[in-house]
This record gives sequence, structure tokens and C-alpha cells, in this order.
Amino acid sequence: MKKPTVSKVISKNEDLLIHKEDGSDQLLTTNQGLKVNDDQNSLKAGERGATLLEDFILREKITHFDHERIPERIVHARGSGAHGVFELYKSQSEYTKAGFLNDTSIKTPVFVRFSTVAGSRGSTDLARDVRGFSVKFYTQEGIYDFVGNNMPVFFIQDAIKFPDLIHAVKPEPHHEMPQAASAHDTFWDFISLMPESSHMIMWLMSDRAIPRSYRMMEGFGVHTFRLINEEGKSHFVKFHWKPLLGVHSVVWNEALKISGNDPDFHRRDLWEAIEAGAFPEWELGIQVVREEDENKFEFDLLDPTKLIPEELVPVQRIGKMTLNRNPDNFFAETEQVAFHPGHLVPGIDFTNDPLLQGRLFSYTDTQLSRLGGPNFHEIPINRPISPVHNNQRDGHMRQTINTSRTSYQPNSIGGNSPLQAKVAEGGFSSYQERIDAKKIRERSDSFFDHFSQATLFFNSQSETEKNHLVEALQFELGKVEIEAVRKRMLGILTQIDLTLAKRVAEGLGLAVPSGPEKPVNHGVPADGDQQRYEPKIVKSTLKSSAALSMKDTPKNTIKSRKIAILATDGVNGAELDNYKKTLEAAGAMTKIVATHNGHINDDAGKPVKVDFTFLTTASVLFDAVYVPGGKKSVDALSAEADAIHFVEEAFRHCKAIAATKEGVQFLGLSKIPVKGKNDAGVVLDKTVKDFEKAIQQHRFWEREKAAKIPA
Ligand code: HDE
Repeated sequence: MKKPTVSKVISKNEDLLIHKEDGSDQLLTTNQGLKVNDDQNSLKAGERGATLLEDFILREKITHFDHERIPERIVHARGSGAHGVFELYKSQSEYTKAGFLNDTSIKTPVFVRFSTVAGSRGSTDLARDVRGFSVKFYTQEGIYDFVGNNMPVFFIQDAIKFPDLIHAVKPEPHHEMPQAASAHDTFWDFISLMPESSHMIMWLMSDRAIPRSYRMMEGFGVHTFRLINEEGKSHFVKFHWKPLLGVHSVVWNEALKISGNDPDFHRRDLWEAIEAGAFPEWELGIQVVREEDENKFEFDLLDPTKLIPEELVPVQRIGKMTLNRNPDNFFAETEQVAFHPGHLVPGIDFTNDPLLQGRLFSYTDTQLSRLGGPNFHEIPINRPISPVHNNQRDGHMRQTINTSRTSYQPNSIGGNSPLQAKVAEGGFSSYQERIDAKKIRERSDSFFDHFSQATLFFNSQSETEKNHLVEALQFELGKVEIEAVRKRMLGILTQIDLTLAKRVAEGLGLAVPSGPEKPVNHGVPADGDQQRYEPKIVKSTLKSSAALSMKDTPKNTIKSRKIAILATDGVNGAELDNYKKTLEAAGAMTKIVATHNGHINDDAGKPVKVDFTFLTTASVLFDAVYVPGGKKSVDALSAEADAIHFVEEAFRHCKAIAATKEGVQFLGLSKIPVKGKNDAGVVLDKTVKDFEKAIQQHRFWEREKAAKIPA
């Protein structure tokens, strides 16, 4: 059998059991296909009589309902998904034989699921948390799953600590609080005892943990993987997703309010962007390291608490993923999709990263309880587009009807089929890494520099990002009740950056400790042999890395940005039209926020549809605000406290604000300085193009501390 090279766009839904409820004249039936005559009343002994056990229709309906829920994911329970396609820019045959990374004519269908980690399935999208970034590639050689995060490193180095980490961050066991939050004692107790978490904690306390949109996040494979080419040569690789809309976040005060106003903020944002045709796009990037260079770094490539700075190994962008279709059914697709870092195709392989190795066990195991058995690969969203032939049979909810008499091999009755595939036929063969080692429970010395990259991350942040990081730590540790935990954490911070430790300590009203509490647990149990584990630490010399900051992310588009237009009856129709049309032509979404629902009439009497009132929306759900003129409209808005609050809050969150004619007077009623040094991003009586440029900037951080405006 030859490796498939046929170019074909395969829609993942072609082969699915899609049940089209088209609202036509379909008749109601039971699950057995019996037409139902009365779905309003159960079968009773008389009009007021007891319900009869005989009512099989009632029983079927209620039984199904009673069993509608499945266990939520133990982590990453809250998520949102979308379908799309991956297209390769240039063959990567030099590094890998994976078909979808070789043939630029193949359009590989993908299904992506974004998620938070700690919260339950119904928790808010805007929790301070890591975001999962999972991509299922339906390649012609089988499923390849990229199961990554929006941060390039992880909390722990060894899989055996994962249950501890998750127990610590999840709601505390006695009262199940707090939901979807790391700001509590057990999390920080654990972290303060795990210096290897330091680097990840910097990411988690940064604005990366409160993204503006799933569409504006980076994705990282975290572990070092291997790429294997046709000759069997291996290169180490780190995978990246780079969003074409840039990497953007909200501010913490805003995140808290979004959680109240719209806990589905990220889910809705993804859904609406795709519905509006503003398809989210990411480029797939690879950092490739030759085998012989493995030991040239000051850190270990197998250590998942370390990234490879882009200054040392640039990211090559090799292809683009576009999400272009929303799921038809959340449960069937987004909830039942099962990712696994062990779903591989020939040309990609693992390394011995001890975190990755543990994951290879966990992901199948978890589906057994979550999806109820070993046949989860038969659920439509999990099915590969390439054929499946093996001797596995039966099990809960088996869908495939295997017609062969033989389900064993070797066999003579069934022609010894299915046959093993030779490597030349696309058969997977693990990379033959030479291993000559003792069986031990130890950690390599090369894993023990826990602070250099945490410092590198902190040093690489802009002043605004540093301020946010300090405030996040003050918030999180401020919620910790046990003072000893706060102090121990400050001790860890002294090892990352002394000014950081001092600033956090100030907020907590504590003195800065001289250093970390001794002994620092370097991954050995407290009663372990400390002598044996004394690490040889090599400190990193790189001082800062531009790619770690969001400051210089692309800011060249307003595509899919949400802009509130505050207007009511009597609004200047010409201005409104001009702004609305121009912004929408540039790809933005505009929404009219008015004092009442329904329609407003502009100054020429033309009706304009209202999208929201001040009761049904809030400024935190928008990227920018525009107030057009029109005396009557502005008079009505001026009498509305919520309208004034709307613009003040947008200002406090550093968003672009525009006003024209009487709209400028309206802004004058608020605390927004309409003239003077604080007016960055406040576009008054200028052109809509000036406003567009301001929106592209995302935020005007310079006014964050300058203006004392309530939000
Ligand atoms: Fe996961 N992780 N994880 N994880 N993970 C799960 O699998 C686990 C880790 C990640 O959208 C679970 O199907 C262990 C790192 C994502 O459906 C579970 C360890 C990274 C998702 C599991 C890790 C991830 C999961 C829960 C340490 C980034 C959501 C449900 C050894 C590279 C996938 C499920 C989706 C989900 C185990 C560490 C990413 C329990 C044991 C590191 C994006 O199997």
C-alpha cells in the first residue's frame, strides 16, 4: 500500500450520523420508532388518577433524561469547540514524513477545543487560568492530536505530581469553594512548596491567564517532541500556534465583571466570530533542534518547565489553521471529543519528558469513565477519516458490525487479515532511541534550575504587564488566609526578582523574607536523601526575550472587534451610518446600545434596530465605544447614569472611545478628560479612520494609572 497523497477536502461531517431536525412535518416517535400520539399527558387511571407503570412512553422519556449527563472532564471541563482546516505552506519533508506536513495540496480537517482547566463545566470563561488548546487533525494516516495549552510551560516536571497539583487548585474539599479560581490556600500552599512551578506561576499571574478571546491566544505543545523524516532521522521540536489577530488580554477588573455579565464570553465570542465569517486563524510554528545540539542549552529539553527562547531557536511558520464552522451539537461534538497526546501519525514521536510520558497513560484511561468504555473512538467526532481495521471487538456501545469470522492473528481462515503495515507502507514504528540506564526514581540534575526562566519571563514584560503581574499576586495571595503560606510564597518570589517580591509584600503588608524557606523541595519527598539530590544548577544567561511579552503583538486589524454605539431616539443618522458602515467594512461588529429596546428613530425619522439596552449589556463586553451626535439622543443619554458609567468604565479599562458633535458634550459629563494629557485613545470629532487606528491598538495602557476614574 502506498502512502496516500491524494488531495481531498474531507468535511468531517460527511460520514457522521447527523440527525436533521428540519422543522418540517416530521412526526414524533419513541426511540423504537413508534409514532407518539400524546406527548402532553402520561397514562393515568382516570383524569386525576395515579400514573400507570404501564406507561412505557413516559418511562422511556424519563429514563433517557435521567441519564443525559456524563462525568465532566476531571480537568479542562469547561470548553468550546469549532471545526476547521489546516493547510501547509511548505513541505517539511526535511524533518518529518508525516503526510499532512509534507503535501501542500492536502487540506486536513481539524476540530479544536479550547478550555479552562480548574473550573467545572458550567464555570465562567474569564477565570484566571491556563487555557487548553487541543487540535484534532483528521489526517489521511490517522488521527493526530495536538493537546496543548496557551502557555509554553507547565507547573510540574513529573506526572506523578499531577493529581497533587489538581487537588490543590480545585475547590477545597470541605466546602467546595472557590469555583474556578486559584486564589485560595490549598493552591498556594502547594505552589509555595514546589519551586519548580515558579516559571509557570509567572505565566499564570500574567495577563495571558485572562485572554480577550480564544481567537487571540497562542498555543504551545509544551513538551519537546520528535520529528522523524523518511530516512528515520530525528529532530527535536517544540510546537507553537501563532494567532493572526495578535495576542490580547483583558484586565483583571474587567474579567471579574465579564464573569457576571456574560460567563459564556469566550464561548460566545468564538461562536459569533465564526457565524459572522470572521474565521479565526493561527499559523503553526515549529522550533527545530538537531539531535546533536540536545545538550547545548542551559536547560534540559525534556524539562516541561522550560521553553526554548525564540532568540535561541526561531519559530518557523509552516502552515495555517482556519476555524470555519461551528459544531452542530455541543454534546455530540465538543463534549464527546476525546484528545490524547498519544494519538500520533508516522513522522511525529515522543521524547522522554517525564510529564509527557505520564500523559500517555492518562488520556485513554480518563475516557473510559468519562465516555463509558473502550469504544469512544467510534463516536463520530472521534472517528478517523482513514480506515480502521483491527481485531478489537465488542465492549460497551460497540457500533461497528465486524463481519469477519476471525478476530485474531495469525489466522488462516480470514487470509491472516488485517496485515501489519511495513514502515514503507505507512506503518508506525517508534523512534529507536538508545537507552542504557538503571531503573530508578530520581530526577536529573539538569532539571533543577527553577528560577532563571521565571526571571527571564518577568524581565521580558512591559511595565504595564509587570504591574498586572504584581497585582495578580497581591490579589491571589491576598485571598490566602494562612499567613505562613503567604510568607513562604514571598520567599519563592525573592528568587525570581527582588523588586517583584518587595512589591507583592507591600500589598500584603508583610516584610520581604531574606530568601526561600529551607529546605527547598527539589522534587524529593521530605524524608528523601537530600544529599543524593543536591542539584548542580546552571543559571541561564539570557536576560530578556521579546516573544514573552504581548506588547509588540500584531496590532493591525479591527477584524471581529466589538464596538458599542451609544445612541437613542434623535441620533445623528448620517454620523451613525458612516461609523457603522466604515467599521463594519473593516471587519468589526457594531452594536447599538440604547435606552430602550426595539427600534430608535434617528434625526431623519429613520428606524434603527437596537441590539442592547444598558440593562442587557455592559461596557466590559466591548472593545471600544462610540457616541454619535444628535441633541435629543445625547440629552437622553446624559440623563442615564448607566450610560455615563458605560463610557467611564471603558476609559478605565483603557479602551478606544470616540465621540462626534454633541457626543463630545456627553463625554464631558463623565470624568473622562476630554482634553489634556490623559486622552490617549479618546478620539473626539475626528474621522472614523482615526477611531479605527485607535481600536487596532487594543488598549491605551498609559492612562491606566494616570486617571482616577471609577469602574
Ligand atoms: Fe492534560 N488532561 N494532563 N495537560 N489536558 C486532560 O484528559 C493530564 C497536561 C490538556 O479539550 C484529561 O480527556 C495529566 C499538560 C488539555 O478535551 C486528563 C497530566 C498539558 C486537555 C489529563 C496533564 C495538558 C487536557 C482530562 C500530567 C499541556 C483538554 C480530560 C502528566 C501540554 C483536552 C481528558 C480537551 C485534559 C491528564 C498535563 C493539556 C485527565 C495526567 C502539560 C488541553 O486525561
